[in-house]
Amino acid sequence: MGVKNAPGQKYIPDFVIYMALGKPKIDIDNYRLIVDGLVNNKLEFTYDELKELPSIQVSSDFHCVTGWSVSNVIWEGVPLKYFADTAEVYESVKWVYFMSLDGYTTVVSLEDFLSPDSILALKMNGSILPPEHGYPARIVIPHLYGWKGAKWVYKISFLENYKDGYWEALGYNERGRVEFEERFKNI
Ligand SMILES: Nc1nc2c(c(=O)[nH]1)N[C@H]1C(S)=C(S)[C@@H](COP(=O)(O)O)O[C@H]1N2
Ligand SMILES: [Mo]
Repeated sequence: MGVKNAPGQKYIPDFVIYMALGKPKIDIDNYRLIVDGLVNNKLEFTYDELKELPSIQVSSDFHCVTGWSVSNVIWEGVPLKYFADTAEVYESVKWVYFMSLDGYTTVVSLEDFLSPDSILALKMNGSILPPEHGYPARIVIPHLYGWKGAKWVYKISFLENYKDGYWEALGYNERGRVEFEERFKNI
């Protein structure tokens, strides 16, 4: 799943940890994942509730847009389609915007969000997500560059109109698909 031997990427043994805005303090008892925007049902989950939702395992290569990749990472969590289906997104929705506890934001197309291997990951390589990799929950969409995978995510908003996240506002691509090398915006 995801993309093997991605164009313009070099494989390295382990992740480079990125926290553009520092590492947030996590208060797990007060943590909530909120699903809102253009939906019939707004949703809210505690961490314990997230752990009870349907879960799948996805094994995929991880690609950072700066040029490094890590092969065969095993993620486990809730298919993102579950949230779209349960919230009942409006017909008009085209984009999905993520907000994280560190203030980071990013955006993906609804099409990429609904891909069968797009998940809200709660586990990585068989263990609870390590704090630096986004505990309690991070987005994993294997066919997109790593910056689209918000760590420490707390809000998923369904939108009709495109809106820049943190890196997109600095010139990074709206879609971010690895196989098409969608690294930067075409201006
Ligand atoms: N909340 C948050 N999520 C984030 C980032 C960040 O700085 N803050 N960096 C992104 C980038 S650019 C990449 S490549 C991956 C890196 O994942 P890792 O830190 O688990 O290696 O996280 C992404 N998600
Ligand atoms: Mo990245």
